[in-house]
Amino acid sequence: MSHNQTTARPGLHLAGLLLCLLFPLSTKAAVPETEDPIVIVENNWTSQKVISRIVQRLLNRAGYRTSLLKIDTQSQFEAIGTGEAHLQMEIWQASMHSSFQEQIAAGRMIDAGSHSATTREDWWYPDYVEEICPELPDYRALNICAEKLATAETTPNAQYVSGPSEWHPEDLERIKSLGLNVTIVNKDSIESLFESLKYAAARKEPIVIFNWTPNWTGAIFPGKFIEFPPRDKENRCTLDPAWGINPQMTNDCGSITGSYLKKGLWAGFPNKFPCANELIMAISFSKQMIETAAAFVDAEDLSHDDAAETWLSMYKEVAQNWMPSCSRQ
Ligand code: TMO
Repeated sequence: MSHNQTTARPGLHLAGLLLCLLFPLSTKAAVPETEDPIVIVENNWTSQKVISRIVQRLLNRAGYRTSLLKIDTQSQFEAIGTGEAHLQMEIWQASMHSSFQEQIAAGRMIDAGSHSATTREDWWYPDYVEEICPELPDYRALNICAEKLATAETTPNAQYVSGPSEWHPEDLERIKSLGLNVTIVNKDSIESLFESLKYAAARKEPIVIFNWTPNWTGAIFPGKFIEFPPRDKENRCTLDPAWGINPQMTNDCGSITGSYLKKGLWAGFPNKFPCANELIMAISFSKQMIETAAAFVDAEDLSHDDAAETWLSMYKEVAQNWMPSCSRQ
């Protein structure tokens, strides 16, 4: 008999209370354990927005109140560390590892495990660009083909179209340390970033843009990442100027490959929301599951909320299997 039923029937109240006193460890807290909402951080790219909404619905199903908090990738970890926000579903190793690790080291966040998808975030082009610049995907092709990759705005440099500058601030230093004749054109939204790709691809014009995997392009635009000098496992490329092909500067390498995609929680989460904690720990998105979530919006023009609903009906069983027994009382 559940705790809720006992309190609803005064005749059994005392018996229930007595049981709780006699067997305090065997009593289960009702879900939700608190009426306080679980605050999920919302960033500025599609899969993160859709996955946050999918998980929001699963938490609601389990009985929790939830809200989304829009915040950028650099300040979000401080906010989670202080408990202002509680949950980030997509921690990308290449762009967020060090700010995440700071909070872990301070005991303010916990690592809630990796998704089965591995990731890569770096400079990328659709395959037809190799017809214009056959030296690709080697990064030295950027200088060899600078004129062909230039636009009126960037000439004589090649154009590199990137997203909001908070995503990959080290790109500026990479350009200097590798001596690239490249000018970055930052787009402030994911919509305008991929507008540039769709526009160029429709005209078979050369384009090099920031992209990542898993992403909606995986299914629709065959393309490749530019191969920069590989990054070392210890990340000395970013920490130690002496490392790498430019002995005077850091960031003379590409982004990490085969990198993790993690879930992260406020350190107080397991105590305050124990059943939600079990749910978050159980969740694992595959590459295909993430590409599908992003494609509903970026290729099929659904809203983020509709994409979450559609995804949940498509992956009904997967999602049901994530629900822990504590959520099925
Ligand atoms: C973090 N991001 C997926 C935009 O590269």
